[in-house]
Amino acid sequence: MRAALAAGVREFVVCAGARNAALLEVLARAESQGRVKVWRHFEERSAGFFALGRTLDIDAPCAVVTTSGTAAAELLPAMIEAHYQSRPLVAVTADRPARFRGTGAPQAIEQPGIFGPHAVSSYEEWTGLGPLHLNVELEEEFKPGEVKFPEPAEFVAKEKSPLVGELARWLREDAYRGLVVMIGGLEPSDHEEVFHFCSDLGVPVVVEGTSGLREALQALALPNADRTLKARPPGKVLRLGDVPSGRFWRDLEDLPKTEVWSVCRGGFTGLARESKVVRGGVARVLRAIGQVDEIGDALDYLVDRSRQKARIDELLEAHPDSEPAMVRTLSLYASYGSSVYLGNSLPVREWNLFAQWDRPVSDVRANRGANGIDGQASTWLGWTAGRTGAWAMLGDLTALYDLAAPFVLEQLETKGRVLAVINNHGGRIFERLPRLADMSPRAAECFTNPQAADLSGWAKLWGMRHVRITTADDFDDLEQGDETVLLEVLPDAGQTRAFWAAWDRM
Ligand SMILES: Cc1ncc(C[n+]2csc(CCOP(=O)(O)OP(=O)(O)O)c2C)c(N)n1
Repeated sequence: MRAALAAGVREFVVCAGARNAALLEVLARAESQGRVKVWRHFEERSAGFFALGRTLDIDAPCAVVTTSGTAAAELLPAMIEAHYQSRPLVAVTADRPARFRGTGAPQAIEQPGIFGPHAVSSYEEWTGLGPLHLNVELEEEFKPGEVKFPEPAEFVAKEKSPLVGELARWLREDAYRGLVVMIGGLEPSDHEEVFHFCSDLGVPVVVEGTSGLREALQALALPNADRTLKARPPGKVLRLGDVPSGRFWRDLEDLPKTEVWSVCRGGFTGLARESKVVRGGVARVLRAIGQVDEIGDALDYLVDRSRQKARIDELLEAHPDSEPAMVRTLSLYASYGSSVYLGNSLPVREWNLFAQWDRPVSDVRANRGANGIDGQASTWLGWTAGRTGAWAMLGDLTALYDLAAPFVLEQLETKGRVLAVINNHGGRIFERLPRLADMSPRAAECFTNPQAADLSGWAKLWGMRHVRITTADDFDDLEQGDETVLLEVLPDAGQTRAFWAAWDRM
């Protein structure tokens, strides 16, 4: 526990069991001395993601404390996500003493190294730019003595100074080849720097909702980037922040003539092909690059921008109850909240393409490290634990994956909280894949997992107010109060099909 406090951990999510009882007692005492904040959960997978969400909010480590056995194993998905997002998630797993390993004794499994390459297991090696695993062997009868808790240390991630000379030169060279900046998820502290950098360059941008700059940079934004760029790929792509979710990023694998540089905290290139990367906080790297000159839109991508935007608006108006139009309407309401969480993956793409453009929504998050549909509701709840007006937009299977997430609601701020589930009855993202057309009906069924669960039952289980939306007009009845609203949005399947058919012809 001292290692955790020395690492700057001030928040702990505890999931109880006999093995970690002593740790819980220590933490309860530390909390009573005002040293730490303790959250409680019973489902370790959700708790791991909740703790990940806390790291997003506080920009500092959060620990999740489990008992031994499979309880520790349940943290693997959150630890993986934290690894690819470079978040300081700390797993404190209580263990039985080493002599029990391999014996089959109750709740004794191989815990050391259980998170593989996704976590470091010693505090001394830890940079704070990824997860830490502290495995604590405890004798059954271990009782903590009287403890006086030190103030947790100030958390400082050990970032190296970025080397930006080559990138700065590359930015200045060969402007005629066309530079496009693709902006994925950013930290709030990156916003200003990225905004000015892109505005100064004046190049076309592909700007995701999670960047927090989608509306602010709209004058440079390509409204249908995947198609525009695939038709005529640029010579140079600079990625800022998280790996972009759009199709064109994947298309880059097969476009070796397009040079790619990434600037991101984790240093993951996000591509299997050759590309270059500068690891570091995005704002920090851009500051190191210094003033840039205008490059502009060498390949005239932006010429058609207004027409494309108008065409998208026409399609949305012509299919008002389709899923994309419902996302547009929902985004208008959500823009009056404090933040939006998106999960995962169709809601992320639909938000990027179809959300409103008039009101800036600068606090938008998603788990894009490993693109899982697991732990999404929990990550959102962790990120927004103390906030009013927190919105989330999840797919239905994504929501059903994390049914235990709302267990923590009674420990959280719920005023104006809205969990919107786009219930299209299964994994409809797969219907956008050409591959599905060649599949047998049975394989297609297994692929999309159609479901007809009654979400009102889920709302009731955890004391959420269930509101069903079947047409765009129903949003008018959405009243927000002190309790969490489970907003079940049921798009019209026929209109959605018609929308995408028209989209593909666009
Ligand atoms: C843990 C995990 N399992 C499986 C997948 C593969 N997957 C990606 S999207 C998806 C379907 C999501 O369905 P839903 O949440 O209903 O959203 P929709 O596609 O309908 O918008 C699945 C199963 C994944 N990303 N993560």
